[in-house]
Amino acid sequence: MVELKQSWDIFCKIVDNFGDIGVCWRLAKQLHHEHGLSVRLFVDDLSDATKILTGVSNAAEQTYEGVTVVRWGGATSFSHAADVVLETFACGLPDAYLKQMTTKTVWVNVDYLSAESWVQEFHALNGLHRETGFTRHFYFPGFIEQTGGLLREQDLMTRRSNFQQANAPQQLNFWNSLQINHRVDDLNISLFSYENAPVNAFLQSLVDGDRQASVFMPFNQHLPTPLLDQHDLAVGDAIQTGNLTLHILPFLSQEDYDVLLWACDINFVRGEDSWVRAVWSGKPFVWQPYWQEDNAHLLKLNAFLDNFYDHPDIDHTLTKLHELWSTQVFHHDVWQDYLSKLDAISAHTQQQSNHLIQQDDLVTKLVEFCVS
Ligand code: TRH
Repeated sequence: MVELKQSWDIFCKIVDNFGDIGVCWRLAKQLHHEHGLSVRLFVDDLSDATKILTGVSNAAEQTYEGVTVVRWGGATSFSHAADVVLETFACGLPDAYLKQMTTKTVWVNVDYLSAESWVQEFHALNGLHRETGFTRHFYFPGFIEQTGGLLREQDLMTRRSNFQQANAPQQLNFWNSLQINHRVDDLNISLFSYENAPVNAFLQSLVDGDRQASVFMPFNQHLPTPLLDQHDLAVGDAIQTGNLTLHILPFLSQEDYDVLLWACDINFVRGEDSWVRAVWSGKPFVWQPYWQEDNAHLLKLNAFLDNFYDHPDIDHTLTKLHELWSTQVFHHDVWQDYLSKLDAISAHTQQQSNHLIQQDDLVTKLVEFCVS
């Protein structure tokens, strides 16, 4: 008989940005809400965590949306270890926790997402932890069946389809909630990028473009300054210049950010979690990987492009635009080329997204992995 692992602990170290806590929170929520498991989420920086878990306080322990959120610091004591412990992004487990573990505890490190070919070889391997002798399993998310899959809530696609139906009232409600007079005929673009992306050159290209464009930038710590020659942009500002209207949005909840991706024609995303959400939006997107030494991020980028856009009509265009975006230069003609192929890119992205939906989601796979 298969023994269900009821209690799960997740350890999250926030290195920078929003991705660490963004991914850990999705794991925690799905394990609890969709699989009925009892979940504790240990976070090393609760004030940083509030960017995503907006309602948490700095309390040592609190229940948030059914998950027990625990402040994790040097002095944290652990009364027991869970049936399964997830170490995320190789953040390490505290010694005091390791002391509570037994040989029955399932210890899994959930790693970063990549489309590189080595991922399928390393996924599901394990090794002995030198100090304790416990087995540590390595779990790699990925885009193919032989990997750990992609995070996706069970109702996500239904919610997206409902929203994207022609004239769905949710569309107007969404834009109204942001106090935006949405123009359907504009080229609507969401923009979430790192500070080294050539954002100003891109926006200038839209200012000079032939088509009216609306750009929606959720405010985060990397808002480039100046932006379109403006120094003190704030949430709620809208700048109209040439053929561009730039809207500075508040940093949205994860749920509302999804809706923004569903509502736009093109999404610029980055890192890990917004990248996956862009895939699920089914809309064309441009991904900027998190910068890594020795241009390792460009290898990651090319592996993804080769895998996702293996299509002779569009692969060159997409590679060119992504490479520019990640190497801090921008060429108007490359953008024009991209726009001229937008219908084909759109159809292909939708098809790839639909294909990936056929695979089990990461949390479903992870739960199976831990009971087998
Ligand atoms: O913030 P990021 O750059 O996070 C990165 C990556 O995860 C990277 O791999 C990691 O090494 C580094 O952090 C430390 O990008 P990412 O992964 O897209 O995470 C952003 C999260 O923020 C994601 O959960 C979506 C969410 N988000 C909102 O909730 N509201 C918003 O308005 C926006 C723009 C994002």
